[in-house]
Amino acid sequence: MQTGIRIFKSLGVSIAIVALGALFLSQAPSASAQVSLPFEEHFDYAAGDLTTTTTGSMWINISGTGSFIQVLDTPSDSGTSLLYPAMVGISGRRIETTHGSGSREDVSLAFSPPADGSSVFASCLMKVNSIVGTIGDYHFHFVQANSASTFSCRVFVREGSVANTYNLGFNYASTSPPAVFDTVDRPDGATILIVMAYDRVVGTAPNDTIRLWVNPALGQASPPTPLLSMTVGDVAFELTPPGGLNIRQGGVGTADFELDEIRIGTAWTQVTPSSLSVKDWTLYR
Ligand SMILES: [Ca+2]
Ligand SMILES: [Ca+2]
Repeated sequence: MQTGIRIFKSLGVSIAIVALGALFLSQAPSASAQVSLPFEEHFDYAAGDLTTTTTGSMWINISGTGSFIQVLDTPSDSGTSLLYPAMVGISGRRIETTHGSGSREDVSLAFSPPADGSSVFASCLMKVNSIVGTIGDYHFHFVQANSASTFSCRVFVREGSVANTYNLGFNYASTSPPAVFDTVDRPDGATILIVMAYDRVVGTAPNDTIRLWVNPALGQASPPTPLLSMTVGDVAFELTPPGGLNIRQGGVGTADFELDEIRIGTAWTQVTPSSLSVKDWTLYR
């Protein structure tokens, strides 16, 4: 009998603990918290690990137990940020990735998914510090909402044809079919503006498209002709829907780079704002 009472009491305490735990869990920040669009990321966080030592960062670790992506507060192009002429709102700091052997962190930022039949754009400033490897790897891409593995719209970097340069590539898949590369040798250490788009096309998959621009003039009302574009040729790489932006560190033979001033939106103008007004452009002509 006494044993029975103990069991009953124990059970009651356990239920109370479980209920209390559920209450705390329901109030804890969700790992799948997402930002609404349009979204701007200036990396205005304390220096250190992006996902563990910063306050306010919505980036989460999705892979890797070492070589954590760092927020830098050392001097750069503009204060502690990267710089692109006429870009508005440059502030805060920037982040740095490193390549090499061993487990390396990849991070993700979840956003509210766009509707089918619409596009999602992402832009960022990128400075490749060094790269060794002609095969290349991808470091910046969209991911399907609530997925840890369905990637598409991948921006690749590989070694250029001459020393201290690199080429940019683009693909929906990782390796098959292989990425398509632009053959322009871009100098290491120079900041560029990348803009990419994932276009959700209503209808039978695979029919979505992906587009990539490099150093577009800011302040344009609509997207110019992309540098690289393609139809997503495999249903496995269609994002239904896209719901996150990932930054990925590679192994030996891939790029070391810095990123800054990331923008995500559903319109070209949201990710390519200019400090020059139409009047300013008129004056330049
Ligand atoms: Ca910044
Ligand atoms: Ca589709």
